[in-house]
Amino acid sequence: MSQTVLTPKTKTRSKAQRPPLWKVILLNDDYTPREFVVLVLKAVFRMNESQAYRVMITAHQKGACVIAVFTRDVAETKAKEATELGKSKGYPLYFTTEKE
Ligand code: TYC
Repeated sequence: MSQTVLTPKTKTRSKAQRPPLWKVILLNDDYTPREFVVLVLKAVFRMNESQAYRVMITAHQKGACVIAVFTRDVAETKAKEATELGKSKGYPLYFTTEKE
């Protein structure tokens, strides 16, 4: 009678690695009009009016506000795009990114 020797599987499979997430942060300044900040948040970050207003007013009062988290590429692209929109109107509006 032949016997099959089974080697126990000792390796545990690691969970699928999730890519690290990056925060996009809106910084306050004294010059960009509030309505323009709201407009940019709606256009680039797909927020509705009340979400955009809340984020804008939080940055206005506290100096900065985390908007959302994305993969690094998406976070950097969106931050750049939003900052460029302000720049195109001559505003110092600034979005930055930070690893979570
Ligand atoms: N502080 C600006 C003002 O009073 C408005 C503003 C809010 C600008 C948030 C930037 O991230 C910002 N006009």
